[in-house]
Amino acid sequence: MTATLTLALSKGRIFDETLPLLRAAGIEVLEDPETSRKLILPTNQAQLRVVLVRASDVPTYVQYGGADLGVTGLDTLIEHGGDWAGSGTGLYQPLDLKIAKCRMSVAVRADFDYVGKVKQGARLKVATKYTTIARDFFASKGVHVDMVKLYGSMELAPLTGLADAIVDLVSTGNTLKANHLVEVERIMDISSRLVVNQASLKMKQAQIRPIIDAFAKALA
Ligand code: PRT
Ligand code: MG
Repeated sequence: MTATLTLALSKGRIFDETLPLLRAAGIEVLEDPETSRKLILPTNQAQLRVVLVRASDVPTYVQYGGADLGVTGLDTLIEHGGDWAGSGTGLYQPLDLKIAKCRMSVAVRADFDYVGKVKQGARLKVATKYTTIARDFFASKGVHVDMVKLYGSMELAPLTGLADAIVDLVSTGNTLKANHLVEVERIMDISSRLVVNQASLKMKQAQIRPIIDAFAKALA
């Protein structure tokens, strides 16, 4: 008997960029998430289904077994916290899928003297959705920050005086440019990762291994 496998994806770039990897593993998703209202999508493999969840919920689904596998950005994984990198309970991270690439950066208004402020040891007001990454980064630089947690449109914060700087994802740089912001630090490169529930990996080895191997082969 083969158990059902559940793969958690988020709509948009992660779904779109995971499709070619699934194809390489012989997996076709049988419905288009942009037109279907379904949250559970069948695939051409009777024992494998895709569930559509909010990007930031993917690690939670996989950690607690709501899904056996998932694809999630390194940013999301770090902010989710926990022992995802290691041997403890929960999430096993076998592969960097090298998709949905971008970088985590610090940006300020073009007229803000970031370097000068940092040199002076001034306190910086930082707005971000990525508070763990931002805190670790500024702590490692020895910069004192007041953190303002936001859930979207970070670019607006320096323009309205809510913050001196933002920490956000940048890919083309067009969003920053359109809002007269400049990138002053690159914190880390970001890509999406395959994550696997550790209990599932043990119990469903025979089904999960071939998927991991096919993904790895498609990436090589
Ligand atoms: O949108 P929602 O709040 O549901 O969740 P989400 O924003 O986490 O999901 P989604 O689908 O937008 O992003 C999923 C993952 O894609 C992220 O976790 C990143 O790992 C990755 N990724 C890759 C990006 C980008 N590139 C990206 N450019 N995520 C977001 N952006 C945003 C960025 O925040 C900024 O607003 O795009 C804007 C900048 O883009 P450029 O091209 O103008 O520089
Ligand atoms: Mg988004």
